[in-house]
Amino acid sequence: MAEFDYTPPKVWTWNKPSGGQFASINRPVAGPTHEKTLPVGRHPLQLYSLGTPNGVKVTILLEELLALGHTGAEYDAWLIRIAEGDQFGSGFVAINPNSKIPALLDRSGAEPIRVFESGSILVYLAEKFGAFLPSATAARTECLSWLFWQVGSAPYVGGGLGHFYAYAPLKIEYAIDRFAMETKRQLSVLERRLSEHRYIAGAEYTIADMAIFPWYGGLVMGWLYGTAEFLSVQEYPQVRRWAQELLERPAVRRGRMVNRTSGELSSQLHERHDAQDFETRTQDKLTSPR
Ligand SMILES: N[C@@H](CCC(=O)N[C@@H](CS)C(=O)NCC(=O)O)C(=O)O
Repeated sequence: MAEFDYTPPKVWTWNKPSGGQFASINRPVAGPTHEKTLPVGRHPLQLYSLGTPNGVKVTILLEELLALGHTGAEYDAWLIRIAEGDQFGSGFVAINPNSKIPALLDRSGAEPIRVFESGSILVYLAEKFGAFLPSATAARTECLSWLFWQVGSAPYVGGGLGHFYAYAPLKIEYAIDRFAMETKRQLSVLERRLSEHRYIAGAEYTIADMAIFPWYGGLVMGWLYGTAEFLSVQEYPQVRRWAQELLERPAVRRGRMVNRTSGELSSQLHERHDAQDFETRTQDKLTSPR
């Protein structure tokens, strides 16, 4: 038990690697570590991202907007490999000073507009195209409340449960218990909500569903951290019913493929520059990278 006998020093210093899966990218200071210009494609929207749950929220919305006929939502999706430190390149930090995917550059106006934080990107795009965010005050507020709930809650799942259950260099019962309990409580919040409403914000499919699906849909579908059995996800049948319904949407399926670097090769579209890419440029079809 000696490893738990830790007394914090008076002043924390960064004097040893933290260990674990993200040790090579974790650091206590912000800002770029190297000069690197970001690539720019031909579309109005440039997305710099990775197919993690936070990245997928945005690609689902972009694919849904395109499916609705909003051609102004055409986008180039560039891959940011966070395990290799791409988020600390100078070009990326200029778009997101917080060095995390996803980050968006809208080049459709006179001056480019940068947007960072997945929740902010969802609201920006929903407002820009007038879709998936209700306009009536009560419905809009309900949608935004759930969107902010997601952004505030998911770090307990990813940074808490996922980190300590799957990635930390040692299994700490206290930490895993704490975050498993909170994750199950959050799933229970959604279960209660979805037992009364078809979608998260009510009768309408909105950006709240798109934000919540990759995280909590991912948990009940068994996609995240290998925790499905551990969390007894069968206890949340309404969350599963809702996730299944979203998964039947072609735009959701396409959105999940963009910037994805794991799983079946046919499900990985590392970069997306054209609607055709889903048919022709998945990893199983590429002989050489773009
Ligand atoms: N609050 C942010 C969280 C984004 C986030 O945590 N992104 C992760 C990947 S899912 C990341 O870029 N991590 C890289 C790092 O921490 O250096 C959002 O919702 O956009």
